[in-house]
Amino acid sequence: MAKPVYILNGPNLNLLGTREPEIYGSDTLGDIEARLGARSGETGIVFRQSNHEGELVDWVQEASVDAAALILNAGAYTHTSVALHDALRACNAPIIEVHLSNPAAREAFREQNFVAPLAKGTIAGFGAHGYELALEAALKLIK
Ligand code: CA2
Repeated sequence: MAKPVYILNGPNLNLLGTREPEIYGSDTLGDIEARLGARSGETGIVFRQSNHEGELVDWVQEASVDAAALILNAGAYTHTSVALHDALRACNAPIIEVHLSNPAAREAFREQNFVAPLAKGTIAGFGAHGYELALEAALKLIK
């Protein structure tokens, strides 16, 4: 059976749609999951969120075996996590990084990025639509 696209979301992204809509938009993570599920066709998606670094590491390791591609919004761990970097380095699935906001246009501490060097590409600054762009890129990569 064909492998699904994994979409993993990091810390605080469970709060989407409840606060800071001027930065992150008003869609909830559930809204995004529903849209991506509908657009993924036969490939299908596995969509998850965790506030815990180790759980994200476990899921990246799982995606390495079970995913056709990995779309990752690592949230703040993007800028801090060597553990996630190491897991991504060992990941066999192609990685697409996504961010709702554009970290490069924000605080200086967001300039450090442990994910981008391991990604095929990064989509940032287009809000929730960025996830659809990332899925389109993933589906093209794996077809
Ligand atoms: O823009 C993105 O997608 C980020 O990954 C979001 C992270 C931030 O640390 C990254 O630099 C860029 C923060 C996620 C926080 O999500 C919230 C959503 C709603 C309300 C409060 C936080």
